[in-house]
Formats: sequence, structure tokens, C-alpha cells
Amino acid sequence: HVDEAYLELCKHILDEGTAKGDRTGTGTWSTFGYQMRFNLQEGFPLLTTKRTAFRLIATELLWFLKGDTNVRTLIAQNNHIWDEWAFEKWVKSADYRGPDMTNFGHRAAIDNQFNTIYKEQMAIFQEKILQDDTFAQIYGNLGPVYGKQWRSWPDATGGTIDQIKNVIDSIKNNPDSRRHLVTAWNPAEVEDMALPPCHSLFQFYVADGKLSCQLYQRSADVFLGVPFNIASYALLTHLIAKECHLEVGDFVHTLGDAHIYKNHLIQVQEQMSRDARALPQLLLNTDKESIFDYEMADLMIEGYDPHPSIKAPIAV
Ligand code: DHF
Ligand code: TMP
Repeated sequence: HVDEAYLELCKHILDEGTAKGDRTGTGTWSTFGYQMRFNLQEGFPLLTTKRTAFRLIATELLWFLKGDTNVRTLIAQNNHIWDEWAFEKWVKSADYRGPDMTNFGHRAAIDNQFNTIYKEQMAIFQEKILQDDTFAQIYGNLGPVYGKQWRSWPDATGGTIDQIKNVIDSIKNNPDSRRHLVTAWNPAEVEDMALPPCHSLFQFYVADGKLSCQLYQRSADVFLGVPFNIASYALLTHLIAKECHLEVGDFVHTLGDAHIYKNHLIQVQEQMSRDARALPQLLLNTDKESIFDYEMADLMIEGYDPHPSIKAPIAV
């Protein structure tokens, strides 16, 4: 059960983790190297010990699959999970003339007065992204992040490589291959990204008519990011399996730096006190031929009855 594996990961970090500083200045408990395995036949791995927003996970995955790297598309769908990283580029730019936003993530979490000012600026930013095409083109763009690397990795001759199309073709035409890989980690472009890819590399595997997927995640925010990452790759595996006329197998989730931020501790403890419930099912409500044509209305979760959501500040 996804919640049992997930809460065991939390326990592992709290028991064995080392107190470790991090880029955001928040502080974490951290361990290195961990693996979980989810049998996708047993149900869709969306956590039931806290409500986890499938809508946000699905709209983000479709955004990756379309090759999009601009938060405007997400904001227009009321998905705000990438706002801070676009906002950061804006407030660090010479065009920004508002109040000082240095270290806004950290300061908003500890200073109420600043939080009000930050929220005002963020609301102005979101509005400008939606209303102003030129502004959105510049400041909505996160750089060459997942969507770009998945669908148009720059090759050596000025062309591009569509890794998702290629991996689907190779699964269809040569299922036994051990080369069904997609990498978002492009060393030549990491510096231009708002955030270097956390879910960096994944591989598919076909056996007994089933499609499995393994992800290498270099950095894992176990309370906020990981529940999204599990469901996102489970969904991707379902979509690709359907297009390749395969059943789903396992999702194997391998973590590098697996951490719990210090300001997520009480939230994690609250979640660990809860019992797992029955897993929901994914319904693919479509006969579309290509996964590149999917829309949110084609994806549905049925039988989801989770414990309430648990809020926590995100480290920027
Ligand atoms: N930075 C950090 N520090 N951790 C992350 O997990 C992370 N994830 C990113 C970008 N940068 C990150 C992209 N994915 C949330 C979940 C996933 C995600 C970004 C944000 C999040 O805040 N989830 C909350 C509330 C979501 C909402 O309702 O808007 C949650 O409770 O699940
Ligand atoms: P880092 O680049 O310094 O590792 O910071 C990235 C943070 O974001 C880290 O806490 C991991 C987290 N993260 C996830 O856990 N999953 C994700 O999908 C993304 C984008 C980020």
C-alpha cells in the first residue's frame, strides 16, 4: 500500500536521518539512497493519509507532455505549484521595481508583515502573467525544464530530440530493449533552469505484457514533493501503457537525497498517526490515440476517500 511504504520512508528519515543544511536555508533531516516499489495493479498510488490534489498532478504532467515550460498555462488552470520559481526570476530581474523580495520564501514563512507584502506582489505577478503576453513570455518561462528536455532536447546539429515519442516507439517496436530511457538532466542547460530537475531520469521495462517504470529522483522533499512525484509517474506509466497496449506493472521510485524539511515535522507526525484507506482507481475516459492529445477531462480518479489535507510551507 502506497501510504505504508510512504510512512515507512518518513520513519526511516526521522530515525536515521542526519541534520543537514540545504540551499533554501530551511534545514532538513536527510538520508541518501532509498527505494520504494508500487504495484500499479493494486490501485492508483495517491496518498490516502492526506488529501493529495490529483488535479494539480495531472495538469502538471500534461504540461510536461505538451513540452510546455511556461507557468502561464498552469496558472490559467488554477495550478500554482510552480509560481514561486517564476516569481523568483521576476523579482531578481532589473525590470522589477517593487518592494525588496530577497529570500521571500523564507521570510514569508517567519514574518507576518512581510508575508502580506509578498502575497500582494505575488498576486500582481500572477495577474500580469495572465494578462500581459510579452511579460508572460519572459517571466512565465522557467527555462529549459522538464517539458523542453522531454520533447525537444537540443541535439548536436541544431535539431531536437523528442525523448517521449522515441521511448514510446521503442516500447512498441522493441519491448525487450534495455534502453527505454528519458532524461531531464541536461548538463549543458541546467544553469538556465529555474530549478534543476528533481525527477531527473526514468526508464521503462516490459515483461509479461506489463509496463513498469523506474524513476531516479536526485532530491526528494518527502512531505510536499514526493506524494506528487509518485502519483505523477504512476499516471505517466498508465498513459504510456495504454498507448502501447500493455497492462501496468510496477512503479519503482529510487531517491537520492531524501529529506524532511525541519518546518514539516509536525505535519509528518500528524500524518504518521493516520491509518491508510483503500486506494482509488484511475479512469482514462478517452479513446484518444496519442498521449500528447490528452486533456484534464480525460483523466479521472474514482473512489478516493482520503484523510484531510495537511498544509505546509514550501522551501524556495
Ligand atoms: N521545492 C521544494 N522545496 N519542494 C518541492 O516539493 C517542490 N516541488 C516543486 C517545485 N519546487 C519544489 C513542484 N512540485 C507543491 C507540490 C508539488 C510541487 C510544488 C508544490 C505543493 O505546494 N503542494 C501542496 C499544496 C498545493 C496547492 O494546493 O497549491 C500540498 O499540500 O500538496
Ligand atoms: P534542490 O534543487 O536544492 O535539490 O531543491 C529542490 C527541492 O525541491 C528539494 O527539496 C526537492 C524538491 N522537489 C521534489 O521533491 N520534487 C519535485 O518534483 C521537485 C520539482 C522538487
